[in-house]
Amino acid sequence: MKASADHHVLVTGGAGFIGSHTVDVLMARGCRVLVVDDLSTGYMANLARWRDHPRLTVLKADITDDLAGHLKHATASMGPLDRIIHFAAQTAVPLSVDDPANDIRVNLGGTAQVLEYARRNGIAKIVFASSSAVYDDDAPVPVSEASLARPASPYGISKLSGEFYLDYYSRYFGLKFTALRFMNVYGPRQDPKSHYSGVISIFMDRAVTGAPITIFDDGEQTRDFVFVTDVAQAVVGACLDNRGDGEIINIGTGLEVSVNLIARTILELAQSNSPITYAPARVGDIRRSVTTMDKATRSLGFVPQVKLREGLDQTLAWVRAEAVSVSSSV
Ligand code: UD2
Repeated sequence: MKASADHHVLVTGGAGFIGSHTVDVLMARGCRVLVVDDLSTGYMANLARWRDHPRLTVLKADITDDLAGHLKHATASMGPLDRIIHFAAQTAVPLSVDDPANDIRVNLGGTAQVLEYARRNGIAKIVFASSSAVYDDDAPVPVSEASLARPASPYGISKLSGEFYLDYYSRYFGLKFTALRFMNVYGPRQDPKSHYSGVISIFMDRAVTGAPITIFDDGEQTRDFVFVTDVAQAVVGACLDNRGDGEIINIGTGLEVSVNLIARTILELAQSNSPITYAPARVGDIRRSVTTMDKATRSLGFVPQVKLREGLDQTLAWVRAEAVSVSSSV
């Protein structure tokens, strides 16, 4: 087996929220890393700690637009790639509902380009960022990988289709893969200003600024919140350590937490007086979501390290620092 330092890993979407934390782990393990990101929702600031590092190359490019051409150029100087982690995607479920064709173009079209590149260039393994959006509200709770995948959104359909493509490339061309279905990932670098951001980032932004927090529905709906650095470890384990080959695995914590509890805890940690208001349920929102952990534990040796309170503390510290840096730059 190669040492980590011998690997050259392509991370599509590597300037994004989960992508940039994954780059942190790969760099810490001594890999050479090539990031391809169109910076539509990612930020160069997410990779600032590696600026000018000789093992990191960042290419601003759209994966749906001649990916092979862009990579040919980059690998001519940096050497061939041997692994791929594929995050680049249109990540907002509501946008996929408004414009399914664009979701197909970016998420499925982009995945097709990445897989063709992998096949033609002898890539040893690809890790695909899938989503718990492949399950709908009828799935049993807790949801396991054996539960019926029947997406309730175009986003879920394109992620599930990506998994089928991986299976096809694996069976017919021998490409090794792992698909990870993320539950609700949270942590530093999740854009707090975006409408499409995760509930934790949105609530923290409001708590810090004193703005009202809106809870949709009665707030007793639940999610499985997993901290981003734990997710990055799972991704890199699958990529470099040959874990979970040929498998589709849910990545969460196995703990079911209500939105009301999240709101209360954030207000307490931030010592905030933001008022809470309730609004009608969002269309398409699922009521309960939490995963079983058996497969992630067995196949990846995955044990989440960051407890919810600790993760919320770290996220809050980041949201506060961002608020300061934004206000001092205007
Ligand atoms: C998450 C992912 C999505 C997909 C899905 C899989 C994010 C941002 N989205 O969607 O990509 O993988 O899981 O099922 O991670 N809420 C409020 N107030 C707010 C915002 C949200 O009450 O201001 C509620 C919302 O109604 C929902 C819960 O918080 O019940 C979580 O919402 P979310 O947008 O963070 O994530 P989710 O589960 O819809």
